[in-house]
Amino acid sequence: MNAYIALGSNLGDRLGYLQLGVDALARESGVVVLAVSRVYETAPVGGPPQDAYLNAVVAIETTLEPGELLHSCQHVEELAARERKERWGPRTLDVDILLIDGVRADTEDLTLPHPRMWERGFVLAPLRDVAPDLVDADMSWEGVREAGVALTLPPVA
Ligand code: GSY
Repeated sequence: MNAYIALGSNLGDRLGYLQLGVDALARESGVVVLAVSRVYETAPVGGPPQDAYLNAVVAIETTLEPGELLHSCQHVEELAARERKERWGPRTLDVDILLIDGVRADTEDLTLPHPRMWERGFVLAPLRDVAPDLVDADMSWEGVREAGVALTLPPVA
């Protein structure tokens, strides 16, 4: 199945944390990274006043069940020394499943498609890069701009 994973960072070496996320996802068993979006610098949405984020989206192919993929994403966040101090506060790396093709889920831990993805420019701009059929080509979002830096697609193992 194909799936789309959102990455976000607004603490420390933001680009380094996004690349760590891409590389670590590629090392998870049952995950192949197919494509990475451009990187966007985005104004923070929600939470306390905090610094701008870098956001990107990764397209993957996976044999994992949704709950297993969630654990993989949480594992990748842990590798970035992610601390959950404040629910909407700054973070080294956020790794969220947006969509798994053909899958709907509504459990305590996981709702798919991600319930807020269609209202978030910081998700939709990079998602459009890797899934142009899913996001209108004419859309634009305030507070979302290309960062002018790039992520590297890891080689397939
Ligand atoms: O939901 C992901 C974490 N997050 C972000 C984010 O990644 N980017 C922007 N621009 N704002 C955010 N607010 C939260 S919470």
